[in-house]
Amino acid sequence: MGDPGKLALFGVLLLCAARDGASVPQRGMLFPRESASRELKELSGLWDFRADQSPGRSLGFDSAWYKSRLAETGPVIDMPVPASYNDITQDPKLRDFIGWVWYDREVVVPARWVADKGTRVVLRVGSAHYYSVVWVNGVKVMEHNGGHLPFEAEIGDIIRENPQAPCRITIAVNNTLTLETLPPGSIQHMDDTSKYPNGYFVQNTNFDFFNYAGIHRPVLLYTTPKVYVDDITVVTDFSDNTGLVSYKVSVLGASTTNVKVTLTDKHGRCVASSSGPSGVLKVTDVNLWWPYLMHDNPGYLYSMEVHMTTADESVAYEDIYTLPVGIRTVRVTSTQFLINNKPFYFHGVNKHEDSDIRGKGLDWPLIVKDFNLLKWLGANSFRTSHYPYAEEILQMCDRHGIVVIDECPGVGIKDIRSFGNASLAHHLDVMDELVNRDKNHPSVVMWSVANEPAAEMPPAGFYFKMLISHTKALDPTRPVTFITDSNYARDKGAPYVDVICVNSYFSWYHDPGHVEVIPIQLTNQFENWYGKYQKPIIQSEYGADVVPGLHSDPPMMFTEEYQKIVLQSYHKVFDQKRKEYVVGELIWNFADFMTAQGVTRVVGNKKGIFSRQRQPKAGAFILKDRYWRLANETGRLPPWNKYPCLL
Ligand code: BDP
Repeated sequence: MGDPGKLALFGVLLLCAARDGASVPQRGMLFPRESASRELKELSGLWDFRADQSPGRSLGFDSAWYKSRLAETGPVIDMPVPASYNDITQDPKLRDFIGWVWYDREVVVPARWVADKGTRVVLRVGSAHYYSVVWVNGVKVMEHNGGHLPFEAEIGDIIRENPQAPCRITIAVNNTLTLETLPPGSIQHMDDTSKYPNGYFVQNTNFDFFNYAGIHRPVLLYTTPKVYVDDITVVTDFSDNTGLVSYKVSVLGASTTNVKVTLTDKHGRCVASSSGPSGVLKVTDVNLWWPYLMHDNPGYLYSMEVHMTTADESVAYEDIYTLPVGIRTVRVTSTQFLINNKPFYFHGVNKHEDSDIRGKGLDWPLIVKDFNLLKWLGANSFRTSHYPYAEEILQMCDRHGIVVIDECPGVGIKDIRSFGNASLAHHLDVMDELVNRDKNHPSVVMWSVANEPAAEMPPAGFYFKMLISHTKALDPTRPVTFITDSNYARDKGAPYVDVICVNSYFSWYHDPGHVEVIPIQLTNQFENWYGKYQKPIIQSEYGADVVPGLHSDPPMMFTEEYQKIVLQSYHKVFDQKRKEYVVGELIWNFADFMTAQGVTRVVGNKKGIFSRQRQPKAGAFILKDRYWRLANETGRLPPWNKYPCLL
C-alpha cells in the first residue's frame, strides 16, 4: 500500500492544479435524450483499466498516463463500464484498493459531428465514485468531486483539432474519502511495524455499505446545436380538474430565441401549448400523477416538448427536448403527508444500489427485477438510502408511480471535523447538483439531506439550519428531512425538518433478543418525537438480520422467525400510530447488501427481506400481506393485483 498522507491529499492537489482543458462549469443537467436535434452515442462496454499500485498512487499523474493509450504505458485489463471494479477480478488487492484507477477507450465520433461546427459534442459521465478527472486526447476536460451525480463537458473543439485521429477518452477515478467528502472517511496509518507492513494504511468509514468504486453509470457522447436548451424547470399544481404546469426554459448560446412548449397526453394529443421561455400550461380534464396502489391509473406522464429556434448571424439553430411531466402536488400538515391533497401512507422499503459482481454499477436486468419485486410486495415507495440513485431508476419510479424520498450521500457524518465550513460548502454543492438533476421527477416527493448524522454535536444546529434552508430555497415545493437515530431531546437538526424520519432497531442493537420490549420502546419513541415537534413521522428504518435458511422456534436472532416477529411487533404499533401522525414505514432493507468486513457482518448486511440474489425470506411474505392489506384500506387495488408484473 502507498503513502497515505499523500493519498489523502490527492483530491485537494488536483483541485488546485492548473486546468489545461476546456472545463465547463455545471449548468443545467438535463438527462440526455435523443430528438430531431440531438443524437447519442453510448460508450458502455469494455474499457482498458489499470489501478495505480505505485506507493504514492501518483505514477499515473507523474508519467502522464493520459497522454497516450493506457495499453502503451503498462499492462491493462478489461473492465466493464458501468460497474464497480472491486468484484470483477480474483485479486483481493483490487477489491480493497484505495487510490487512483485509470480507464480509457477510443471512440469513433460520427464524421458529421466533427465537421459541423454548429454542433456541440458533450461527454457525459452518469457517475463515477468518488473523485474523477477526465481527458480527451490528452487534454483535461473536467474534474468532478462526488461519487453519485453526473458531470459533463463539451469536447467538440478538442476533437476538431485533429479530426482524423481517434478520440481517446481517459478517466482517472479515486475512491479516497476524507473528512470533507460525502460520505466522509479517513485514512488511518498503521505505523507499528511489529504489527503491520511498512507504509500500511486503511480507510475508515462510518457507514454500513461497501465503498464500491469505479465508473458506476453510463458514459456517453451526445450532441446539441450550438444554441441549445440547457435547462427546464417545471412545477405542477391543479385546481378542480385543471392541471397547471409552470415551466421555465433556459437557453444558452444566444441572447434572443423563440421557445415553443407543447404538452401532449399519452395518446399523443396536444393538451396545452405556450410560447416564451416561461409560462403556465393549463390542462383541462387533467390526469394527475398518482402513486402505485393509490389510483387505477398510477404514474400518468405527459410529454412536454420544448422547441427552441433562433437565427445566429447566417445560421439558424433549432433544438428540441422532450421532458416527461407528471402533474401532482405534495404538502405536509402536522399529522399528514398529502399527495394531490389526499393522505399518502408510505408502505415501502429502503434500498441500495448493490448486487453480485457489478457492485454499484447500473444494471438493467437488476433494475427491472427490483421493480417487479416492489410491485409484488405491494410497496408504494422507497428511500434512496444513502445516496442519489441513477436517473434511470427515478424514471422507472415516475412511470410506475413509485414514490421516492431522494437522499444525498450525507451518511456517516459522525466526526465533529465533518461539520466545518469546507464540509458544509461541499454538502450545499451536492444538494445543488441533486436538486438540479432530480427536480422534475414527479416521483420525488421529499429531499433527505443526511442519514443519522451526529446531530447532538454542537455545530450540528447551524450546519442543518443552513443545509435545510438552502434546500428549501432551491426547491420550495418539496418537504425536506434528514434521517435521525438520536435522542429526540438532543437532536439539533429536527427543528428545521418538515417530516421527522426515525430509524430504530429495538431488540436488535438495543436489548438484543428481547422482542417483548418493542411495543413499549416504539410507542415511546413516537410519542416523544411527536410531543416535542408535532410533525408527521416516518419510521424510516427498522429490521433484523437474517441468514437465509436459518430457523429457530422460539425465535432467535439471525433466523427467519426472528425477523418475522420483529416485523410483526413493529407493525402492531404502526397500526395504532398511523391513525394519529405516523405517515409511513420503510423496512431496512429491501435486499441484503455488501458491507466492509467486520465482526457483526456475515458477508454483508443481512437485513434484507430478499437475499442479495433477490430471493424472498420469510419477512418478505409478512410484508407482502401487510402492504396489500394497507393498499386495500388506504388506496385502490388494481383489478390485476395478483401478478401486477405480468400486465
Ligand atoms: C442504520 C443505518 C444503515 C445500516 C443499518 C444497520 O442507517 O445504513 O445498514 O443501521 O445497521 O442505522 O443494519
